[in-house]
Amino acid sequence: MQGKIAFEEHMAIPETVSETRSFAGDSGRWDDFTLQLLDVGARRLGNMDDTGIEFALLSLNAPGIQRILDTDEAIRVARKGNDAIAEAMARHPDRYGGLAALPMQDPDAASAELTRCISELGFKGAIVNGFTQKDVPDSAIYYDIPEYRPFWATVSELDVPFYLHPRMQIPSRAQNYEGHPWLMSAPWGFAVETSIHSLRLCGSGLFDDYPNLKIVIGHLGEFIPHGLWRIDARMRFSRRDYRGKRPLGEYFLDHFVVTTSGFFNDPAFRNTLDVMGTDKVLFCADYPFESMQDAANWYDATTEISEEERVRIGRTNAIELFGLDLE
Ligand code: GRE
Ligand code: ZN
Repeated sequence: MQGKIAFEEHMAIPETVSETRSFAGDSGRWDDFTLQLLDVGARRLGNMDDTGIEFALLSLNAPGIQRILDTDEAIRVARKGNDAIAEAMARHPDRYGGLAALPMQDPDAASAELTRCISELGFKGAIVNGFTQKDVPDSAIYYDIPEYRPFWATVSELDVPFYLHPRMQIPSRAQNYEGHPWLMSAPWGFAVETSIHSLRLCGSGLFDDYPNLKIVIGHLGEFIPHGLWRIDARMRFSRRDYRGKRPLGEYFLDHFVVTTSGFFNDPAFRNTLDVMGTDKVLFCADYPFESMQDAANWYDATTEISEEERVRIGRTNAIELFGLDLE
């Protein structure tokens, strides 16, 4: 399919590029990942041409800003990363848009940077790599806590999607992975981290306070769509400190959309479509950690969807979600 739009597509600046190394695998691919992350020119655009991806919203690599302990440094690097994305957009306005990296260490600074990116740089939303560390390595701040309500007020006011991207649990909090480091990152731990964070947002009353918030999660919903019925079913018996006014499943279906990033498999796709519906599933690749070829070869050929749905999930849903100036 020509004209696809993708938006979990990572790039890096020198300050952030090596961060991803610890969880990008040890398959000997790292040197090439580095080159791919730093390139927003011919190689990336050539890949997009070859795979029918017309437009990509670029974002900084994970864990990116969320790993930086010093708040001033986080603010500085986020600005620098976003300026680099803006530069790529200026060079190729018909191929690239941007999702903002945010210094979540300081909710007010995150609000200010998001506002700058949306109103001055023309970005279409934010991408944040899970919980943020702050001041000390053994720290993990999740955004359902009250301190982040003013930040969410800004997201709500700007009315832009917020992509919650995975990161790996930090070693001091990862006792349950002991002896199994392979389990901590993309094979399983990414989804555990991101799904818990997403469910925390649902259970915190956030969506009662800001009914227009739109959260995006990748990897076909980080296992939540498959588990959604059971969550609500069991919460009939256990709702201690659940602060939502409505059943959790309603928040998830009303406020979340999911992408195909890094998950190119028919049975899982079929289940996700059954639970979410074709309006809430969107094509993404997850470059460079997945190849655009693998993403597109699967997506263009899957018989789980009609040709009309292929255009919707591959393109139209993204135009509507982000308000893109494309037809
Ligand atoms: C991702 O961005 O989703 C990702 C990485 C590193 C390895 C695998 C992966 O950043 O899916
Ligand atoms: Zn990703």
